[in-house]
Amino acid sequence: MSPAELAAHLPKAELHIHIEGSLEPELIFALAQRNGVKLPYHGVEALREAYAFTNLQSFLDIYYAGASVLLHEVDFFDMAWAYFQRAYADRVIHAELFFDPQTHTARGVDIGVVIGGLQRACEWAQAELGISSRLILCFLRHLSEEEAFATLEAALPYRQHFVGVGLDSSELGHPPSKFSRVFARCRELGLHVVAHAGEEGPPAYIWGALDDLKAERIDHGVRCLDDPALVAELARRRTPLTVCPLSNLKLCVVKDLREHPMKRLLDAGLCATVNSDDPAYFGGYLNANFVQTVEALGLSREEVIALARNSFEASFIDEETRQRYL
Ligand code: ES4
Ligand code: ZN
Repeated sequence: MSPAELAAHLPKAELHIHIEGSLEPELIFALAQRNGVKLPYHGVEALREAYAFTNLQSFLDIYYAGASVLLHEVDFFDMAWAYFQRAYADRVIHAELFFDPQTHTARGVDIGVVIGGLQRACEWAQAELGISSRLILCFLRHLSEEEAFATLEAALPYRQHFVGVGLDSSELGHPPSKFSRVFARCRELGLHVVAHAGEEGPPAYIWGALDDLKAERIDHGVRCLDDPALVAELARRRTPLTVCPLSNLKLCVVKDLREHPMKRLLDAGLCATVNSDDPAYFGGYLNANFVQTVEALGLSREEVIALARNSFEASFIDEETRQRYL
């Protein structure tokens, strides 16, 4: 078995998937029709053609437009269930799903509708596919601290349905410190804490995620390599990085997968993991990310096994299951 085949066959955890980023164009148009939502694209082909991104913001504009078709609980269920079926085909046995409540509450959708639909899909995934899953509520960092606090407050009746909080959306100009107080409150509530940092932003934002937010994992984090002291600290703490190679390629963080830093991260002793980020927009689900990265970088069987093992080490799965896959 080649390293790429091994990667596809191994059981894995996926830790960095925005569930709204799993909406395929076909489902976007089906939901638009079902819900009577008008889209500024003529059809599936025209929408796909718009997926020529130059940076993070150029993607986010289209991503938020796509999410506008989600109105009812069943829409959130259908979206997540479609993801779980694809994850199952890729040998994902545990998934931690980011969701962006503010994208929906801003359109008048109740946060209970969002969490209810996603939670029901998580239950089905366990019952029908044997996939365990957790939800992670993300705050949109381009919005204010006050809006993040209001979102946390609205989510508290559903506290038992999510294990942690994250920070996503436009990174540049929105350093982690903007959300220090919200994240402190989340930690008091016993929530796990993760944050996007060092995707487009500088190493200082990764330091901020560690020091100001006490992030347990860094989402992306690839720009840590610009700061050797930071790399040493991430290695010392074994802070996981949830890296998303096809995302980095599509958002022009790297020019070519052959230049992707994944191998350098592993060589530096970091707990790096492979993830799909927004698979409907970036050209592939988890195995596509694994296979293309393994082939572009010539990763070995040992490196593939380390990546799969890291995904469980870095997960918030129950401790007994976590130990079983280490
Ligand atoms: C995202 Cl790739 C990426 N970066 C930051 N925020 C996001 N939300 C959805 N995908
Ligand atoms: Zn992301």
